[in-house]
Amino acid sequence: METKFTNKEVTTLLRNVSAAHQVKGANPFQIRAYDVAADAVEHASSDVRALWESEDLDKIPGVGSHIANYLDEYFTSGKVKHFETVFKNIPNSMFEFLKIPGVGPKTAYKLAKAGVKNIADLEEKIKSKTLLKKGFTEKPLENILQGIEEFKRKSDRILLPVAGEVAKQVLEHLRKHKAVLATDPLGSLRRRVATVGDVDLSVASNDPKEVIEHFKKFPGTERIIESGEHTATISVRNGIHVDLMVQPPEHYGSLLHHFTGSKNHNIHMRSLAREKGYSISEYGIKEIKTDKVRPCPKEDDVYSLLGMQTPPPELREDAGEIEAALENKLPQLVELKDIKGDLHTHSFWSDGQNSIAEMAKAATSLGREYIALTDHSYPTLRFYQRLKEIEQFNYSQDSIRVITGLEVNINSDYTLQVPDEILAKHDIIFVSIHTSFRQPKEEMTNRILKALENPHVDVFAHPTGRLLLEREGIEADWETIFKRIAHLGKFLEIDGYPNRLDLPDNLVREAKRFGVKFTIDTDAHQIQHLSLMEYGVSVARRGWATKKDIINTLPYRELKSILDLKN
Ligand code: DGT
Ligand code: CA
Ligand code: CA
Ligand code: ZN
Repeated sequence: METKFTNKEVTTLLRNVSAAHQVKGANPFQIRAYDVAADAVEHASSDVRALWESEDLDKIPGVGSHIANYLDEYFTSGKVKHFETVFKNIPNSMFEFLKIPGVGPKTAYKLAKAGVKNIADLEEKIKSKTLLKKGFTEKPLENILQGIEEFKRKSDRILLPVAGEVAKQVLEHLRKHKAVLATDPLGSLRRRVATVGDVDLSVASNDPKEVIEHFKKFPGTERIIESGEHTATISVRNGIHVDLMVQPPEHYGSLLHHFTGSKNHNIHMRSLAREKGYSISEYGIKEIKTDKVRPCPKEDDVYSLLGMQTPPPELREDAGEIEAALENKLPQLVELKDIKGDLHTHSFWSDGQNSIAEMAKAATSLGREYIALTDHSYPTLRFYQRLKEIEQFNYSQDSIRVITGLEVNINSDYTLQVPDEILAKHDIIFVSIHTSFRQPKEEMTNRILKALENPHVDVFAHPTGRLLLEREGIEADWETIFKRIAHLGKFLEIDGYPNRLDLPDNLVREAKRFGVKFTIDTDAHQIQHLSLMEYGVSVARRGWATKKDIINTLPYRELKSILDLKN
């Protein structure tokens, strides 16, 4: 198969090299270098091949010069001699098994060596109990079967920032044409859904034909899928589809409304309009009695004609926003500019890539008033030395306050990763599930409740533990957990890292109903990640959260009293 050098392909290649090294027992640093590079490429918002073309591969933090050289060889010739040696004597099917969530290199290798040919064959051999006779045991095989189900469900949706980057490039191209009067991102991208199916864009113009022709000439176009008088669809790198809709300025508001969606919001709006004697479409609002069309140049015109407020795009899911808008009762949603600090970040004391001082300074430049460093509480962490470093940093400057924190695993036996006397020395403790994601629902719920009871614990982080497009979340009794968090006056995390967003928007809304308060944070592992806050804010907004629901909108002195910080 011809390779297109997509980020996804490069990621898979690097992960395969890591896996091959693992089964061959290479040194852990070498393995880690490939894992870090794979993560970096996977989460890069730019196209890696384009970066290589402009000799900017070193702009991806995490890709060392060694691996950059191999990638250079890969982009130049389509293969890497060194990798071929690494892959030698490893059956190809092993790499296919790695695509199954929960299956690591060792298991994949064992399956391949047992003569399993591919995923379909694997499914058959588990179900027919053939593998049981070959030294595999029941429970792990059951988990693999679940993993296969997950694998089959996986879609080809893309993460919001990836869609945003494509949109940005196409919009820049569109704006170069003089017939383009206004442009906007629409659809799920405008509603800020965590994953996006295709990218929808709009243009206001008196010359749609010209604009469509110009759109098709976007330099990243790989294929023109459809082209009409007012609309066109192209496919760009990685097979991402971009839909363009063009209308004259007098109908632009109707266009915005129609293609922002969601579909359910539009259906409800149309029936509401009919009750009021109107018919709405992307061309305007028609009074049914008189057949008179009222053009809507602005989106607000559509809503105000029907006697309602304009719901923010994030709310347009027909989940009560239309009723609220009719009663003039839409919530004032939290905004990025309300955020005063970041409470979940990592430094190279654990698995981050920058020092505490570097993280703090970068946060200052984003206008943050405080930052909590919540490194993973690896038992080998030199806790006291780290605390001292934070103390000294706080003493050395007064532009930002560094809060001492830890992110602590909740072990599968309900205990915490580190003893209470260590927790007590820190100002803020996040607890999260990082192992045994598939405990039965009741056990999982009790595991979380037990951790919340610990008086040192402040925040339940990574609530569902999902990884978007990769791993489903845990199963737990959310209502019970939310009630307990509210009762204990503790907090729930909205993690803004774009492939996590592991408190889904619907759970934000549910937790809010029980009076739960939240932190929105970035889980930054390097200074560049500190600007990912906007994705967490989007989740909060889609969950109907207002400023007062979010504790890190508070200035430091108020945060200090609700978290009972030492100084
Ligand atoms: P996606 O692309 O799967 O992430 O989700 P959307 O919401 O962006 O869906 P998409 O791209 O199919 O259409 C964009 C919006 O346009 C959608 O939210 C509502 C509107 N729309 C498009 N086609 C139809 C249609 O046939 N019926 C209705 N009711 N609305 C439509
Ligand atoms: Ca779409
Ligand atoms: Ca579309
Ligand atoms: Zn973290």
